[in-house]
Parts: sequence; structure tokens; C-alpha cells
Amino acid sequence: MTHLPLLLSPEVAEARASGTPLVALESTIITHGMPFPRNVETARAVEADIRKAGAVPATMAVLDGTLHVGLTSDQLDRLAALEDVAKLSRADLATCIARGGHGATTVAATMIAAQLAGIEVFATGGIGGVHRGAELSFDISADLRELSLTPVTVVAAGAKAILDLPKTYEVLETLGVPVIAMGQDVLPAFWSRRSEIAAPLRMDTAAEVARSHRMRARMGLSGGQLVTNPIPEADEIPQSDLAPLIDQALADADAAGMSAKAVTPFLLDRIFQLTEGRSLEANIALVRNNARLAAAIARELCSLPSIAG
Ligand code: PSU
Ligand code: MN
Repeated sequence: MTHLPLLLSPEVAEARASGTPLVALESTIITHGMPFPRNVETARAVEADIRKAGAVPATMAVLDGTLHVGLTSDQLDRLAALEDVAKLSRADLATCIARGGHGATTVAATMIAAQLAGIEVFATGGIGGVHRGAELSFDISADLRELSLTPVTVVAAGAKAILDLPKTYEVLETLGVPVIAMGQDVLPAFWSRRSEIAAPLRMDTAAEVARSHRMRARMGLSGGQLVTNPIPEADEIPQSDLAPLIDQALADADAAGMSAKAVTPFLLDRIFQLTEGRSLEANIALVRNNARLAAAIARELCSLPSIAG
């Protein structure tokens, strides 16, 4: 591993040596997705959920030009306290490392880091996607293309409802990315359990997801799988409550002239304000739910032969 710009945390190195299942975690959700101090508290809770489910968490971030695979408790605190930390995707991950900078990894950059570290499963809240109005702005998250390139199974609660969901799933279909709904026939919509979009694939067990991941590797298919896991019922926000607030947040983003990387963090923050914090509680619950499913998938993967099976 020394030829790669990676540093495994002691816990991740130990898991690697003993064959313990690993689950990758992103860090943009910490630096740009949630307000302090709930961001660090959530990061710790998610890590604890993964350990409790029999796997080891590997939170990814760049600190002083080193790509960390797994953060120590001090490093996590340091990342959360950094001001103006870069939000890294495929386009700027290598540059940040080369310059000796700091940065948080998005879904796309976390998938790249996971692949470099040999980690096959990754849990997050929501992936980036096609923004509303993309027919004019061309704002389509690099997360979608990454899913078609990098062989990591990503567990999310769907794409965020601030996006254009039908267009997001059309692009994933075009790119040949398997989109799996866990335990239901429609795709979830992040803060709400159900969207109106039929699930392209449905699976009911972590073992099915793991077998499908392995079969793709065996067939030499590039890219990962997107597993969409509905938010627990007790934590969901009905779509009818959210729809007008999302419209308001989008209008505010427009009025504030938001573009490029600033759009998603701005919208998440506005919805947090407009729901008086309810969106954050739902976001935390769904990330933790996704972490538990990702750990179960990682455990199933460990029990399968690495490629031949
Ligand atoms: N979903 C969340 N919170 C977040 C993000 C997604 O609930 O903070 C982040 C992820 O890191 C995702 C990124 O990769 O937003 C997408 O940003 P963009 O739309 O600029 O590609
Ligand atoms: Mn974008």
C-alpha cells in the first residue's frame, strides 16, 4: 500500500489484517451537510452503529495532503473544526493531495478512496444527482458517473428530494448503474419512504446485494451498485409537508445566485432552517439506518469467495 497516497487508521489496518468487514464513509456530510456539533455527533454515532453490526468504519478525508482511510477520534474533531475545507470530487481529489491540502470527500471521491483501499461497500445519506433546471444549468453531480466507473456498492436513502428524481434515475439507467430498492417496489425519496418512481430492481436481503456485487466483479463489469434504503417509518417527513419548503429553498438558491459546488450545501442548510431542524433529525436517522445495512452487506461479502464465487 505504500505506493498509494493512503494512510489506514490503526483500526482499519487491524480490520484488514484480520479479515473483518469494512464499510467506507464520506466526510462531506460532516463538513458541508450538517451543522456543528450534530455533524461530529452523527459521524461518531454512525461509526458506532457499524461496529455494533460487526464491521469496521473507514471515514475518508484528506488532511495535510494525506488521504486517510479511517479517522482517529482526534482527526475527526480536527476535520469538523476546519474552516473553508474543500469539498472533493473526482476532479480535485488528486490535486488536493498533491498540494498538501485538506478536504472532505463527496460520494464520488469516497468511492475512489474505497476502491484504492479495497473496500467494497460505502454508506451515506443521499447521493448527488441531476439538479432541477439541469436542462439549462447542466448541473449533474459527478456522483452519477462515478457509480458507472468504480466498483463500490453505495447504500443511500435515494437521491435527495431537492433534486430532479426522475432525471437522476434516467441518467443512472443510461450509465448502466443497477438501482436497487430494499424491500419495496418504489424508490425511496430521502426524507420520505416512497417516491412515485418504480424501482428498477428490488432486493429484500443483504445477501442478495452481496451476490450481485460479486457477480458484477466476476463478469468484469465496471461501476458499482446503488442500494436505496427507505428511511425508517418513525423518522420520515411526508412529501406533502416537504414539497413547498423545497420549492422555497430552490427559489432562495436562485435568488442568492448559487452555482456549482455551493448548490447542494446551500439547499440542505435552507431546508434545515425551513423545517426548523426536522430535516436534520430525519437525515441523521436515515444515515444510521444505511450504515447498519451497509455493515450487513459487508459481512455477507466477507462470507463469499472474493471473485471466483
Ligand atoms: N447527501 C446528504 N448530505 C450531503 C451530501 C449528500 O444528505 O452532504 C453530499 C455528498 O457528499 C454528495 C454531495 O456526494 O453532497 C453531492 O454534491 P454535488 O451535488 O455538488 O455533486
Ligand atoms: Mn453540481
